Amino acid sequence: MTSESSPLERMNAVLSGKRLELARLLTEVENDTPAGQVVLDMLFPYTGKAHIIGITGSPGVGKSSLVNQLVRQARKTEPEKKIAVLAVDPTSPFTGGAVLGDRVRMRDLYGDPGVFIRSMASRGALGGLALTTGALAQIFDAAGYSSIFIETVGAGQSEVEIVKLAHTTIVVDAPGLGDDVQAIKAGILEIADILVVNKADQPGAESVVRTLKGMIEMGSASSLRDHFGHHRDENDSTFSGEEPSSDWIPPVLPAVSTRPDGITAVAEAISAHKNYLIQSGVWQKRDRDRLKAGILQTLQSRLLTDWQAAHGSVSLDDCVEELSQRKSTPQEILRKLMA
Ligand SMILES: Nc1nc2c(ncn2[C@@H]2O[C@H](COP(=O)(O)OP(=O)(O)OP(=O)(O)O)[C@@H](O)[C@H]2O)c(=O)[nH]1
Ligand SMILES: [Mg+2]
Repeated sequence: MTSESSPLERMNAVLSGKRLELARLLTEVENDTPAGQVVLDMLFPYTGKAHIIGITGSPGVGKSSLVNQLVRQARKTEPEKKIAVLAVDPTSPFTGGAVLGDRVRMRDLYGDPGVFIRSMASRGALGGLALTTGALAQIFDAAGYSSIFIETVGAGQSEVEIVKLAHTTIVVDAPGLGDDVQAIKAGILEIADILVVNKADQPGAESVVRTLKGMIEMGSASSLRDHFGHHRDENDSTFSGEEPSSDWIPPVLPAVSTRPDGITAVAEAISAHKNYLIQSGVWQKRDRDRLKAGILQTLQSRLLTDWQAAHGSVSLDDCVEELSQRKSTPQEILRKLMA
């Protein structure tokens, strides 16, 4: 492929698994170039097949090590299936440190033509991080990668947004992070489809497993949640006669990600969850929810950009000043802005 290749030629190159063209498109889409957007849009009809697996947890709990073993195992058992790994790194924007670290942690995977690893820094993608991550996942999906692992650090708002892209969300914890399950905040428990207590070879792992199991049992309401965190009232879903939207109870699984045989239960839980999603119809629901969230997000940012272009002369800061001095009301300002 050269810079003169047509969008159609480029699309076909990606569809037929040309790694160079894939890498080039990923970069273009990450940088939001118009040429990249054209090819991305052409690829859309070929998407919707990949199983997207989100992995999140505090720094250093072993997310990359876990992904490394999971991918190695999957490549052994199903060598015909290609796997992509997307490491989103919101914590170290400029150093590239995490990228180098992942190279070490996932070194077993480099050189395998059936595996594509991509690191993505959050720089420049303020607010649009989830959107960009979703676009990159879409490219892998179209290119025939049947599983896409998305690794993201922490439990902040942007991580939760990224995790919403996933069909299956794995929250990783580990012993020795201080106050028992301090690392797991209530909000992150709710998004977990599978909980992994990694570093089970270290002291304190059983206690973390027990605590997490207790939290899952106590919050059995959260097993009736839908994936996107809209809680149902526990009693409401019990007495309304409605189908609970989810009857998957997140398993809590100890793992040792430094050993190939230390993650087998996690791999099994991932395929069990995928089967559950397909059989229950939740797979389609998540697909629709994701598409809806994507189009809404794009619409919002487009409308704002268009508005700014058309109203270059109106200063938002002046409006805020008028508001703060109580010279205008919000409704008056809105009318002025929309005029
Ligand atoms: N003892 C033990 N060490 C582990 C295990 N899994 C990972 N580690 C070690 O923990 C350290 C961090 O592992 P990573 O896989 O980089 O963790 P991470 O969560 O991806 O880290 P960040 O991406 O920086 O947040 C490395 O030194 C690993 O070798 C485990 O099961 N047992
Ligand atoms: Mg990592």
